[in-house]
Amino acid sequence: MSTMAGIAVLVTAILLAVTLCMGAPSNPSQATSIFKPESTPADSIFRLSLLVLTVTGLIFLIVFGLLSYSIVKYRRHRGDDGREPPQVYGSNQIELAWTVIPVLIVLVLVMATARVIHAMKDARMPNGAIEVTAIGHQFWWEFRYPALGVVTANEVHVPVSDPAHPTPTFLKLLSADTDHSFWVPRLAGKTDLIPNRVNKIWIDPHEAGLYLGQCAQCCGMQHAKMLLRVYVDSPEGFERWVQAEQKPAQSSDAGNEGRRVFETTACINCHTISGTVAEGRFGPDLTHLMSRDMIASGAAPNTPANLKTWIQAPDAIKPGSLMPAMKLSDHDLDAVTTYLETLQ
Ligand code: HEC
Ligand SMILES: [Cu+2]
Repeated sequence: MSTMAGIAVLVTAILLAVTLCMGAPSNPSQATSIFKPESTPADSIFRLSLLVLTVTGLIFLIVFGLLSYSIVKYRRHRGDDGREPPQVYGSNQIELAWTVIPVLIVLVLVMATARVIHAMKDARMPNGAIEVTAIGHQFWWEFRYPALGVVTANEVHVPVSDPAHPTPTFLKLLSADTDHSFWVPRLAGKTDLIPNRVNKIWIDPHEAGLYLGQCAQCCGMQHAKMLLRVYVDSPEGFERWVQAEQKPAQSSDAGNEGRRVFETTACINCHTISGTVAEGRFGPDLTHLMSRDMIASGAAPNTPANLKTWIQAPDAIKPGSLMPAMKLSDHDLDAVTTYLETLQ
């Protein structure tokens, strides 16, 4: 009977795991669930997973059913005389069946998978598509919109895509250092960013909102804090965002003191602020820093206090980050933070 108990525990565990994965729709962890696709590539992957899960689940049930049945039915009975029952050797029909059926099942799975891969890899880019180049860095994301003249970091904006007039976003994935991986589960499959290689994906989000993701390839110390935020805007909202991002930095007088500090320290070797002498590309573009909700690739909310902590000691927020602790005087630190606060 302990075998039966074992099987019962196993089945319960599997059912529980599946239920937890599906989750209630209101569960916030759904933000990264593959079970709530909102874009064609993610949807095709979701449907394919359901097919594979159904087929393999059925196989599991049949095999385990037969196994349990045999174990129970042919267990040792009281009064058995201990001799083996008559043995039967070989059966062409059975051998044929357990070769042909699995081959057919594998064939169906291969063809269904190939169809989904083809539809994702070979999709033609329609007119009106947005083109974005995403560059993975240790441990942040650079986003460039070559046709629109926009450069930003960590938080990528794309328009919602109405199936009647699709405006998908096509992303070119590059890496500045080591392997990274772009994964926003509700929008598309996980795709790696590999040095000296161009990978491509596309997304056509059907609903506006914020979609979360994560670098999904261990890329070093702060891989876990290399988060991704995709803001899907209404067409007008996207247009407004692009226009704001295209402008050079709009600093005010309040920022003058801090701007002087910024432009006379190493900040400018690593950061760009368009319209100023700062043209570094080792770190994120700061031109419109205040348009972002988070700093350091989702590591902390974008507040004056967090900015100060970050500039003085990035390790306090993200140990192992590649920005050095700038160790400014209190006065300079306040001034630089005030300056960054003007970068709307
Ligand atoms: C050696 C290069 C380097 C220098 C010098 C440097 N930074 Fe950075 N900075 C980085 C890198 C790399 C990141 C991204 C770190 C991460 O997210 O892992 C970063 C991130 C930031 C961020 C967060 C940006 C965002 O989009 O979230 C701010 C703000 C910032 N730096 C300000 C400054 C200021 C101000 C100075 C000068 C006082 C400075 N940095 C000097 C490399 C540098
Ligand atoms: Cu990474």
